[in-house]
Order: sequence, then C-alpha cells, then structure tokens
Amino acid sequence: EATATTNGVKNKFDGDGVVFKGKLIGMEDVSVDRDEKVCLDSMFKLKAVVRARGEHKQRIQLNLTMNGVKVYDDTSKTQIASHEVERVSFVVLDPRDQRAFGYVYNTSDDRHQFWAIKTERQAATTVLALKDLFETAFEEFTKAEKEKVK
Ligand code: I3P
Repeated sequence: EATATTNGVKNKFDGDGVVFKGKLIGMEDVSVDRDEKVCLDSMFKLKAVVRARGEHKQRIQLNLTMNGVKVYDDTSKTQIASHEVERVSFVVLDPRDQRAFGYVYNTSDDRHQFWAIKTERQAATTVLALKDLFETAFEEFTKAEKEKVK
C-alpha cells in the first residue's frame, strides 16, 4: 500500500518501493564512510570469506523505499536490516563483477558498515535505482523544509 508523500503525489519508492532480488555476500565495519578503495578491499575480502566457507550465500530481497533500504531474508521474508537513506553515504559497483555492488551504512553509534550484495541481474540497475531514491528522498526533504517556513 503506497503512502502519500508531503505534496500528496505518490512515487515508485512509496510503500513497498522498488524490489530487487539478490544474495548477501557479507557485511563488515570499515574505517571510513566514503572511500572506493576501502569498500572494494572489503568487497574482495567478503567474497573470499564466502569462498572459504563454501556455503551458499543468503538469498535476500531489497526494497528501495522512501523509508529506507529494507533488507529481507528472501526465504523467510524476515527483515534483516532497515537502512535510512540519509545514513547511506557511499555506493560502489564491483569493477570485476557486473552482478555485485555495495554500500556504506552509518550506524547511530557512528560505525561505518559496508554491505556487499550480489544481484540477480546487473548490479548497475540496482545502483541507478538507489541513486534515483537518494534524489527523490532529497527532493521530498527539501519540499518539506520549504513547507515549514511558509
Ligand atoms: C555457484 C556459482 C553461482 C553462485 C553460487 C555458487 O557455484 O558460482 O554463480 O551464485 O553462489 O554456489 P557452482 O558453480 O560451483 O555451483 P551467484 O552468482 O549468485 O553468486 P551461492 O551458492 O552463494 O548461491
């Protein structure tokens, strides 16, 4: 069920938002909130951990919504994480893998978590949708701020 935004106009990120299927490569704390090399080092390390473990990656569903990026276990539909848009500081595509990307989520206690995700299809499609979400959320925020000063 889509919820109306501040100006009453609905967009594709309202309600359940835009959905992508994927697998969780892994996540870990990184030292900084925006650095391509740090993120890619983490990506390759997390992939190596998966390989070494030899187990299947967890299947996930990503919902890109106005209330943030929701991560669900695809089998049980249990929510694993909810990442508010304004706390996501960096998104990176894996240059060695067309189906992998990651992002940095900044926790309320100031840690920087890198989430590495393998997408079912091209990762660039998901990254473009994420950028669209950031822009849409920022526009909504700006509109709401303008309403306040009226
Ligand atoms: C699988 C293959 C798949 C991979 C899957 C591997 O190995 O590499 O591409 O899925 O990962 O198990 P194999 O060819 O030996 O069966 P992704 O491309 O989606 O990572 P998974 O087991 O973690 O699902």
